[in-house]
Amino acid sequence: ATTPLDPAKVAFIESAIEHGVLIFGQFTLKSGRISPYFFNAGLLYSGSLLSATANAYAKILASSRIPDFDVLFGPAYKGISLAAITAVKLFEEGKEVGYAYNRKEKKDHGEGGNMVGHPLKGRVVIIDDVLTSGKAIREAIAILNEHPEAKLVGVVQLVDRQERGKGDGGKSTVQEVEEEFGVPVEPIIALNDILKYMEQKGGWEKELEEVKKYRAEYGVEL
Ligand code: OMP
Repeated sequence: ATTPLDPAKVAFIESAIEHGVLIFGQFTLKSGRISPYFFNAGLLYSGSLLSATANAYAKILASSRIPDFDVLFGPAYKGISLAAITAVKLFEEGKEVGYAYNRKEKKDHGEGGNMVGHPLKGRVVIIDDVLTSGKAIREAIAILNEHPEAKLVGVVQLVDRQERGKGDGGKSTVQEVEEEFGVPVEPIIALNDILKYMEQKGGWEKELEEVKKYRAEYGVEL
């Protein structure tokens, strides 16, 4: 028997679909893969959606394998606001952490430097939106690694698309990143959750078929 999906995940997926954050169609991804679905965190653009998102990040940070940390790093652009709202939420729950982000553009006047916010030192968790091939998260980790006093202790994502990594060992991107950097990578929702939601809800037969076809090509069986 299939176990029912966690109600919090159902609410998150439902809200994402309702607001066009999770959409179905045909999309070319950064990696060049053509996907029948897309999760656009840029459309989390109202107070209520941001609040729900911050709650979800705070919950995963507290309940998952992510160890204790000092600083949240939100990579530009989308990670910036995601890390900020999460830092606020954590503070409201009694936990004070620093917040930092990078600039994408080089800045040679004013305070200089490409990092803004809390100094990148101590135990750092990266907050990001979507994980596909791992390119974006590897870039973020490379930025972090330019700061010798900073130690990466975990990564949280809104969505793990559960795709194959860059190696030919059949590993998922998450497995590769976890092994390469020795830290846990935790998603709020994964493709499996989205598929489960569609199956349990019904009425998504056509989309389900397309997503499963895509998963057969680029995904991993977990
Ligand atoms: P990778 O760098 O291949 O892991 O792709 C992750 C990035 O792709 C994310 O940071 C997003 O900017 C973008 N993306 C989405 O936002 N939503 C998706 O559903 C898929 C992608 C994507 O292009 O793979």
